[in-house]
Amino acid sequence: MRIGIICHPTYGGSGVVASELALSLAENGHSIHLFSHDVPPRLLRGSGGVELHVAQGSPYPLFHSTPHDLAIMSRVLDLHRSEGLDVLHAHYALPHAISALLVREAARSAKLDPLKVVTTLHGTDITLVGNDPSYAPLTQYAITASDAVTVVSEDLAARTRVNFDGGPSCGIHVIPNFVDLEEFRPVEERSEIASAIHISNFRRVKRVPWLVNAFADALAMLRAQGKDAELVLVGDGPQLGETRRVARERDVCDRVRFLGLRSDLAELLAPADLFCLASTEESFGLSALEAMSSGTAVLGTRVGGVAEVVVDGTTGVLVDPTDRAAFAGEMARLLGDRQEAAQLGAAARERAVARFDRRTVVEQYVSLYRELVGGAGPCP
Ligand code: GMT
Repeated sequence: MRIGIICHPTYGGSGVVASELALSLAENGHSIHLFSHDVPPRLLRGSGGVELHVAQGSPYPLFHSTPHDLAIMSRVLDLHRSEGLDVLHAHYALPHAISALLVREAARSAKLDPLKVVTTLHGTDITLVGNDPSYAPLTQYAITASDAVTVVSEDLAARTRVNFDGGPSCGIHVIPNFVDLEEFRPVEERSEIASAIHISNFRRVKRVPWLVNAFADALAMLRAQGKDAELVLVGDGPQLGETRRVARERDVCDRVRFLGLRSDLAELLAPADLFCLASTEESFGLSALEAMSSGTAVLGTRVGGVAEVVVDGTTGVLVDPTDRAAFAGEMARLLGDRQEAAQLGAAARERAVARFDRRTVVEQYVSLYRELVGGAGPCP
């Protein structure tokens, strides 16, 4: 099949899923075009068989900012005219689903071959951003006009129905996120001292300062038992400064390592004892899955779709997001008992293999594309 994929070129999960999907589909022999306004981080090391189209548009004095989404739409339309696409897959409702629908409409009016639009919702696109009154009507349109809508968890499907009038009349396809089990795999050697790791874009929803506070509490408990631990923070974003401030205030700078943006995530995740996720909402938690695949146990908050990924008590521990004392207590317990953390990590790897293997999940997208292209698609 000839498939176009549009995504944000960010370190956030939607760009990662779109890039990994594109790489897998290309590897399986499909013709894949990925459109974005910059090179997505997961394609920086090579784009395999994926044809990458970076469209940034041109600045013009009338524009407040350069409308790269218009440039992307023009590029997709141009490619559809010259080579033809069967499916256009938008990751994140805004603006990509709207862009894809406009391209479908433009193709119709130019009497080009029809192309089907698949929209994958990732979370904040229907909760924080898409649900904002300034965008909600257009998000509603993106959801109802797409030929198919997929979401990354059952929880997100339910939220989509609640926030957007029951969701698309033709239903929502739940296709979970996936992981490359070869790339993210366990290693024999753990880090020298007990180690917790967190990876994110340091947006407010991730609560990294809260996590550092919990770690400081946990470290005090561990030190009282003559033990030691470190917290490794990977990524960058709006709350990095605030996170550093909390580390200074709590006097744990010598035990919190800030690594910034990194591409060697697999190498960082596998030696850690614990992956920590302190989010206030999370539709799935892709980084937690990558940790699980690496054989690292997860300590997370019980929000959104996280419980569909992490099995509480078996592959990690989930606590109430308002209970920092419980989070710190579990952190101290698991970093203090590395054997227990390793057992949870082994079960986590088993779950990643059984439920979230890249090859199996990518096949679910391929089946959906085939249904739509074959005319048996449910929408609209
Ligand atoms: O929260 C992020 O890191 C970014 C955001 C995105 O859309 O790029 O992530 C969302 O999509 C990921 C991939 O499907 C999910 O794993 C994340 O749980 C989800 N984030 C939230 O719901 C807050």
